Amino acid sequence: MYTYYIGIGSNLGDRENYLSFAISELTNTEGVHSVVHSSWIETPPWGPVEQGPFLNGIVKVVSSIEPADMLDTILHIERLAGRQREIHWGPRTLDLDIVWIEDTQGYMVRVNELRLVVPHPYFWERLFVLEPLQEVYPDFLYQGVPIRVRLEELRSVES
Ligand code: PH2
Ligand code: MG
Ligand code: MG
Repeated sequence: MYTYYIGIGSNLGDRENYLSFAISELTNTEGVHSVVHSSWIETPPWGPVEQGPFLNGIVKVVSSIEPADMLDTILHIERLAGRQREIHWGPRTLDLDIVWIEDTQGYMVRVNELRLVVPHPYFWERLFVLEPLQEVYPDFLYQGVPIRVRLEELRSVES
């Protein structure tokens, strides 16, 4: 069994509806035991592409699905939501990214494959990931640093 923390985002069309759609698809996936999500937060676009604001959150999924199969599952849900892969980091109806995985003992699971790298390479830099992650996982620690401390650091450089 694994616990997945999946970043979710949308900045095209009916954003809230795409996020709800993803939650119901994940909930109805075989091998998924529970789905809990953070609140949705509106965030300014991060990165080099000029685009509209995102609605972001984190989805916590407890599942027996192996990481490579979970990737296929979320890519399938993105396609069902009409996701087109055009501009890298560009606007999208639905984006699901596996950010962090733990095993049943609470140990972090690393994945280093061509298709999938976990922990997500940029997660510790991104407020739009860490703010909702703190909501569903307030005791989260990365390399000995509590998420609360990291959020304070990131907020102080942003402002
Ligand atoms: N996703 C990106 C690029 N930039 N900015 C925000 N605020 N939220 C996102 O989810 C996001 C982004 C690429 O996946
Ligand atoms: Mg993304
Ligand atoms: Mg993605």
